[in-house]
Amino acid sequence: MNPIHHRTTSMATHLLGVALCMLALAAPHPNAAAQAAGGSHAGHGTASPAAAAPASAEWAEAEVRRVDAANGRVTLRHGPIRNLDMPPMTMVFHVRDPGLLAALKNGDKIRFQAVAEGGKYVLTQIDKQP
Ligand SMILES: [Cu+2]
Repeated sequence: MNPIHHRTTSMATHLLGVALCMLALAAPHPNAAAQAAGGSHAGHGTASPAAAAPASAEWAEAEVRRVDAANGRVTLRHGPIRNLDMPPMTMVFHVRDPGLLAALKNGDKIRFQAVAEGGKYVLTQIDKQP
């Protein structure tokens, strides 16, 4: 990150951009943003778990049909899951963190994110709806 290499743009603008990036995650300078990724900006947005959740996971909706906390599984009647290319259906999901199931009971409406992993579908995020 030597500003001298960026003199062709504008050193003042560059330095300002870096400062804004550091302070406010505004990241107006693409290079600065790229360099910062995984560094001090890790807290921006949802931190991805170490176990390779694709960044393309999207929120989908479901109703809880059966909670099997002992085995870390839950049956959901879910709506379309775009990142898995899956139509609405009722099926069993595994959960990465069984603690996610603690607050769930049959009939709950949730939003969730799921990924395909080792031939199973794994819930990575659960957000209970009111
Ligand atoms: Cu399904």
